[in-house]
Amino acid sequence: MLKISSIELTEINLPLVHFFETSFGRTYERRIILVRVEDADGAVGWGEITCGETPGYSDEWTDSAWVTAEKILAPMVVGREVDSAGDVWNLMKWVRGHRMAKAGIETACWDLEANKLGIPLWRHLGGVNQVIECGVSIGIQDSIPQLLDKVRVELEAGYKRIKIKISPSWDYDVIKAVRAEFGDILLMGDANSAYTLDDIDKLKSLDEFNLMMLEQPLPHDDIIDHAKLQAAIKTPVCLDEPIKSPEDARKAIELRSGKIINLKNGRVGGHTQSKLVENICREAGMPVWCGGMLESGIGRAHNIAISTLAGYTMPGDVSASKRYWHEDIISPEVEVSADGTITAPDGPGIGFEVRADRVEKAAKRKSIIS
Ligand code: OSB
Ligand code: MG
Repeated sequence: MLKISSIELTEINLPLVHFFETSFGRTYERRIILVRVEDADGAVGWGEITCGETPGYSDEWTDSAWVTAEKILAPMVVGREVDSAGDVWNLMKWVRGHRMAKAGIETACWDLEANKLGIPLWRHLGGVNQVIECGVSIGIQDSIPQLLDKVRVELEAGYKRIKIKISPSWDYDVIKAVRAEFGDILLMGDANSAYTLDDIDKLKSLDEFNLMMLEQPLPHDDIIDHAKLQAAIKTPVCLDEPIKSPEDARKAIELRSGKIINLKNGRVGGHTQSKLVENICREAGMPVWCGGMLESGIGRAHNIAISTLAGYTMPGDVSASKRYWHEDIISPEVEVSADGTITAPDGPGIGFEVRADRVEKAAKRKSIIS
């Protein structure tokens, strides 16, 4: 039985250690909404709304998620009794879209439930691999030498796979330079929808680099043109933006829109939905890996937990706190071993302590729904 008595939203502002640039824009500072849920017994859980500061990646962004969580979603959950955290999605089902806002609340409920049971969240979710493999996502830089420096740092830190952001003005020559410098590393590109089918020759030309995959080359809501592209190129296509539900995953598999899915907890609406997507993909033999949204330690901890499920068979974009933050809001901070892995913690719930002092320091606004 699960019954949330109050939900507290806190917006924190955290400057990134280094700006992060994708084909849709550059971010210097994150505006993150944290969700703290509590029940009548005083049990607590934490979640994070992973949307960006602008509606550039998805239609959700910090201010839209704030009002939606505060005025619509939280009131649908507070005071309602359900069997388990796995049913919290259903309480909010009437609302279309707004999956990242839903996921913030939903994942917090999973944390609370695991805390009450006294078990690690990753086990509670059905995870099997306590040690997960880590890759990094490196944004568009001001110059190729700068990018090569970044790649070198991450390879020396032990990361298993390098993803670089690409765009029509930052692709062929850049990938060529990385290959020339670092040889046969596990390398991939993520275009965040910067191309169309008109660019098919350019995308085909990337085949010579033997990329592990090409992530989201075509429009954010497309799975039809991606199928045409996949049939025309050797490089495996990985879908990110358009996979927002288990149904989307099923259709993309059926259409052969790609060969791999970047599975983001926020994008699909939380742990229960991620589990469904993972299950569909595992049964279809479609590998998934856990994507990132420049999360604070709380979202990061949830990503670690869900990455332990059996279907997450490729290194994810889940990496060390210090790559993003001068000071993360959890302790210990997320650390990556010299061989590029993270071990999911043994403690109950997310297994990291939320540093209330640091949350308060970074807080910009707060709202309590009870
Ligand atoms: O497309 O995977 C993406 C960050 C923000 C928005 C979209 C994406 C990303 C990343 C960064 O690639 C992943 C991370 O390091 O958190
Ligand atoms: Mg992506």
